[in-house]
Amino acid sequence: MSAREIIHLHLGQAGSQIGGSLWNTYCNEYKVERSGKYNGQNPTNISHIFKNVGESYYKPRAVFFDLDPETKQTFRDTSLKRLFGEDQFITGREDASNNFARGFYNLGREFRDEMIDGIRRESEACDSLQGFYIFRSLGGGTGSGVGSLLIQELQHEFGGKDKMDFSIAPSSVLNTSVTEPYNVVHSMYNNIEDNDISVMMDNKALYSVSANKLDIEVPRYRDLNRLVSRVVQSVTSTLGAGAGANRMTLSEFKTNLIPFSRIHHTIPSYAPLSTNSRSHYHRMSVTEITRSAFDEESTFLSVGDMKDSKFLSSCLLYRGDVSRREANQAKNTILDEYQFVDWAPNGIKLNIQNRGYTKSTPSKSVTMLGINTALKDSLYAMNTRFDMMLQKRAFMHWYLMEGMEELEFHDAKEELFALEKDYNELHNDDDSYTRPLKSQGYSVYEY
Ligand SMILES: Nc1nc2c(ncn2[C@@H]2O[C@H](COP(=O)(O)OP(=O)(O)OP(=O)(O)O)[C@@H](O)[C@H]2O)c(=O)[nH]1
Ligand SMILES: [Mg+2]
Repeated sequence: MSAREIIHLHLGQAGSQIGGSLWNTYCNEYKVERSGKYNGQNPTNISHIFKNVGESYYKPRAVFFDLDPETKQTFRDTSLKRLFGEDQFITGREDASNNFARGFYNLGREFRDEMIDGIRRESEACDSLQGFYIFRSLGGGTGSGVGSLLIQELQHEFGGKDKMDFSIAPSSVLNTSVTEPYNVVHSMYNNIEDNDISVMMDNKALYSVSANKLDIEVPRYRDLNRLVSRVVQSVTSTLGAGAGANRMTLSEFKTNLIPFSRIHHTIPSYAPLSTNSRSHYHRMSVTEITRSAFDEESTFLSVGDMKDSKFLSSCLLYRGDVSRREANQAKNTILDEYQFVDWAPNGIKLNIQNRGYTKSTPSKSVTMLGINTALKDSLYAMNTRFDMMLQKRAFMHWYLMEGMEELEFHDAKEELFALEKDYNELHNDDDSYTRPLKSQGYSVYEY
């Protein structure tokens, strides 16, 4: 059975810290010690994400990139320090100072060959590479700038391999710089053609899930990153040989989720999330946990109540004690309670993995990935913030100094306004969208 490997690319601070959380989660699930020693019975089940480096020792199929040289040090101080090889960290001399242009043009171009060499080394250790995961924030300079450059370069150098981009969009919670509205728009603009599937989250939503559902008083990045890891872990479990007959490919995710290549921004959620005991989870029906996953409070992107908008597509990834009959029942409930576009009225793909859950996870869970027209309001808020800064040309000189041209700001704005229009027209099922003025009831700062 072919391995169909996935190489994980972790960029910038957010991408690297999510990497720390994720590889810890993987080590637990796949029985790999922090030294790299595999304690399981069937190494084919881990070969999609771990590479054998001799006898029963394994290393992650991953590369970390950061312009900031400190990243490597962060890992040296954790329990993961022996899991990765030195050559899996590629770092620069100084960070991108929250500036997309520094990451995309100036420093990023210097970094390009080294990055591609690092990825090539990983790809040579694969038998049948199926694609890449990318992890990053869209607000930081490395995540947005180097990330977008890398996605373009992957398209040139590894064309035909699928890319799934797990990204943290800016929000009003934990934002670290005033330039985030520029960075996210430039980044999305530069990847609109090259990205296959983007899984979008934001810290406001992750924070409120941690605070409200998990009762964490003051959630930290570590808590938010654990939530991100759960979603990634569910997707990964469908891609490995351990998934047996229910094994999926990244291509299948693409086929089931992405109706038009531009409309590739999926909203993730997970259930059950609560501090209740395992026995409580056990009593919850599959329909109950599925309903809970569609709840506003379970989504990892702040989009409001999805009962007010329409789904274009969705994947439900079940793990644990779930039968096909129960999953179908839950699917029918969701089809009844939520709106789907007329031309894809049954747009839910199911996947069930009965194996592989561990003692620390609930006896059954579901991860949802969906394309929903609720994204129109997030795009509106994001575009408005970008436009307000652009009208003043605020902070623009920092970008021009790094090799960007003013015209690119206007091109990016036009393209993202067009994307906002696309989502609105899919929602209204006509082509009559005109942008409302700021005063018409949208809160631009609260997204
Ligand atoms: N969820 C999550 N968000 C993070 C984490 N670290 C930073 N962020 C968010 O990411 C954005 C800042 O981006 P960073 O990832 O720090 O920036 P970077 O990619 O390292 O880019 P530069 O430092 O500018 O070179 C802010 O919105 C932060 O709230 C993390 O570990 N988890
Ligand atoms: Mg940084």
